[in-house]
Amino acid sequence: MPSATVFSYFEFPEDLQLSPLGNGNINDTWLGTSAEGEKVVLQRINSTVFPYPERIMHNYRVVLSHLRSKDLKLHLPNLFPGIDGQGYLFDEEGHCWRAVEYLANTIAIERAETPAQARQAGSAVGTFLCGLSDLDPQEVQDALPGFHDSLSRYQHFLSAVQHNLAARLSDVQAEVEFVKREARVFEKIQHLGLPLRVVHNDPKIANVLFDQHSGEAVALIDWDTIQAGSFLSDFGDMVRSMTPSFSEDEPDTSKVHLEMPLFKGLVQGFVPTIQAALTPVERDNLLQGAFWIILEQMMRFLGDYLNGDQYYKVRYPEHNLVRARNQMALYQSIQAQESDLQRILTQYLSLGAH
Ligand code: GN1
Ligand code: MG
Repeated sequence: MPSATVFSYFEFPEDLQLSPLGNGNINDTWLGTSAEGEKVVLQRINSTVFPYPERIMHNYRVVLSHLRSKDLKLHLPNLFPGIDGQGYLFDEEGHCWRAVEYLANTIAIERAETPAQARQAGSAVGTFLCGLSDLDPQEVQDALPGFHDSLSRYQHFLSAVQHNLAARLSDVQAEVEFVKREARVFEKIQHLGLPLRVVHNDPKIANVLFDQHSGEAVALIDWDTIQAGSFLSDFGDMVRSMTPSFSEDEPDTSKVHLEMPLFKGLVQGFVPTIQAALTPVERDNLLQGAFWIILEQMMRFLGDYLNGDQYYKVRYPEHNLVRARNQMALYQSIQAQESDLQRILTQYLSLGAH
C-alpha cells in the first residue's frame, strides 16, 4: 500500500479510499476514490521488470503530446504531475509510484466475446498506432531494452532449460521441444527487415477500455511498454488476446482456439485504421506477427515456470505452465487455420487499397 509520502507527493486527500483494480501481471494497481467521489488510478511499478521509470514517463509525455495534436477518437489518459512535475516517486522501500487519470464509465475485458468487441478493440489500437506512425522512433527511449527481441529471449529460454532452476523440466519436455521446433519464426521475423515504429508493445484486449453503455472502445491504456518496435508485434498481440475462445488463463487447452468471427471482427476494425501507414513488408507479413508473439508469449510463460515464477504474478504454482500450454494450443489453432486467416486479411487489405 502507498505510504503517506506517496499521498503527499500526488497531493491526494488523506481520506482517499483505495481498492485493487484490474488484473495486471506485473504492476500493482489501485483505484482511489475521494470523499467527493473523485477517482484516480494509482500504480506501483514493479522495478525489477521496469528499471527505468524516467524513460516510461518521458515516452508517456512524448506520445501524449503527439497524439493530442491530432483529433483522434480516443481518450488519452492524463498523468498526475506530482509536486515536482516529474510524475513519479520512489517511496521509502524503493517502490516507484505514479498516478493516472481514471476514465469513468469504462470497463476492461479479458477476451472478446463478440466480433463487435474485437472490431472496436482493433479499431482503437489501429487508430492509436496510425496516430504514432509519423512520430520519429528516436523521440522515444527504450523503457524495456530488447522487449520483443525474441532471438535474445530464446537464448534466455534455452539457458532457463539448461539451468532448470525450479526442477520442473521433466514436466515440460514436450512444450520445450515445441518452442525449439517453432523458434525459426523468430529468425524469419528478424530477416524481414521491418521498419522501426513507435508502438504500444502490449495492446492486449485487457488494455482497451470500453464505454460500459455504448460498448465503444474509448481508450488504449497501460503505456509502460511504449517504445520503438514493430506494427507486426502489436497486431500479433491483438490476435493473441482478441480472437481466442478463452482467455490466456484457461487451463483446458482442448477449449482454446482462434475463433474466426472474432478474427474477422479484429481485421475489420484494425485494417482500415492502419492501412495508410503500412509499408509493403508490413502489409504482407501481418499474420506472421501472430505466430511471433504467441510463440514468444508461450516461451516467456514457460521460461518463467522453469525459473520458479520470478517474473509474472501467479495465483497458483502451475499458473505459468497453464498459460504456456494455453498459448501453445492457440498457436496450433492458428497454424491449422493459417490459409483462411490470410485470405481474410488479404481481402480486407485489398478493400482499402481501391
Ligand atoms: C504482462 O502487465 P500486463 O498484464 O499488462 C506483460 C506483457 C504480456 C502480458 C501477458 C511488461 O502485461 O508483455 O504480454 O503480461 N508485460 C510486461 O498477459 O512484461
Ligand atoms: Mg502492461
